[in-house]
Amino acid sequence: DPVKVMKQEVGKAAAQRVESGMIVGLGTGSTTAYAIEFIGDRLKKGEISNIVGVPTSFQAEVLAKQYGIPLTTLDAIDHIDVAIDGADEVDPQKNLIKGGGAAHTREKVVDYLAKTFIVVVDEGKLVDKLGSTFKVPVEVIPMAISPVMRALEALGGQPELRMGIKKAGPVVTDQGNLVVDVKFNDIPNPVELEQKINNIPGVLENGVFVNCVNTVLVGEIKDGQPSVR
Ligand code: DER
Repeated sequence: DPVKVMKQEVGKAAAQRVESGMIVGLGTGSTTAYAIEFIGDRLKKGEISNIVGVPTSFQAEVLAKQYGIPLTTLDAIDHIDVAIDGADEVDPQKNLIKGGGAAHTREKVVDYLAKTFIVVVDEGKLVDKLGSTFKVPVEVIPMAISPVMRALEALGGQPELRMGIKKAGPVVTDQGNLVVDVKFNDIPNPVELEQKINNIPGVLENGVFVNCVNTVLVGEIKDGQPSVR
């Protein structure tokens, strides 16, 4: 599966950038999962040591434990050296849409805190304009879901409640909230949209990430061979 190979390669490339003694933000999603695996490998081989991870979801926590990465919390540290995380869309200005895994609230805390934020994607995530392939995820407290959806429509969005796949009813986040996915036909100003959405009473966080990415590692298949740029 070429997409799996691209994700593995870019996860490995990100893991190579972790140095001994670092505090590492551990992102969420299937691409970052490979980075977490390969960080664990490097620890086991003794290539790096003295690493602690800050998970962005229960998924990241489970994977870190599985691959032997010690974990810490934001109460126990005063900085994050590098965060590695995936994305659903990356535009030419390195703005992102995240939240495909409904983890964008804790991801944004960790990713924005990190001195260096590395995004790991396969080439299918690159877009010319944000919103062209993915809806904007918005975490909403359950009691406010109806007025928030009306406010999102007033912003020009088409909101829909995210339903579970292996869970009956709506998806529930790690914070116990609901997720609304919002289609925007055009996002001329991502900075403004992020602020407007988060200013709606009842919204906890949205998946527009701006002015925070240092490096985008892109996994691709060139001449039949996986490569990372
Ligand atoms: O939920 C998230 O923000 C994830 O990082 C997601 O956007 C990317 O997940 P993927 O690597 O499985 O596509």
